[in-house]
Amino acid sequence: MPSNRTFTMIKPDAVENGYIGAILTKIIASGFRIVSMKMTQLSQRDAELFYAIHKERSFFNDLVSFMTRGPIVAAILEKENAVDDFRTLIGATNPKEAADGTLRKQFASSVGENAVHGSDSNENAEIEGAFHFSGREIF
Ligand code: IDP
Ligand code: MG
Repeated sequence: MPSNRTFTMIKPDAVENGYIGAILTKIIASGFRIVSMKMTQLSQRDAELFYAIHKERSFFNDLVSFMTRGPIVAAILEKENAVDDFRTLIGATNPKEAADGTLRKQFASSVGENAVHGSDSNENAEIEGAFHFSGREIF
């Protein structure tokens, strides 16, 4: 994936709460173009692989059950400086620490159930995008 792209998921909590439209509106208004998008649900194996880097963390099992409990919206987004600008738009992992105007401040309820994922590097954006989308789904 080119370095002007990032990967996001609208997580199960935000889908359950009816926030898909509001979150996408804010993402688009912040200058991101939707390159790929789908509604899907992670299997246990998908979530364990996606979050493999966290497998030794105390919250890993809770994270896997949370991320598999309902549908998500997965998307690849494009904008200059996409990875860093999207991390700024979503805000801190813990919504209590997230800045005003960020997606997690507005839509998340806890450090675990924090509404939106954003890749943390160009390399991970590429890996995560390819995890969810085949070549002919990336526009
Ligand atoms: P990030 O999503 O802001 O990059 P990471 O540290 O990569 O945060 O953690 C991945 C996900 O794991 C978080 O978005 C959140 O859903 C969950 N998580 C992170 N830290 C905690 C924690 O201390 N307790 C419970 N869940 C956590
Ligand atoms: Mg992370």
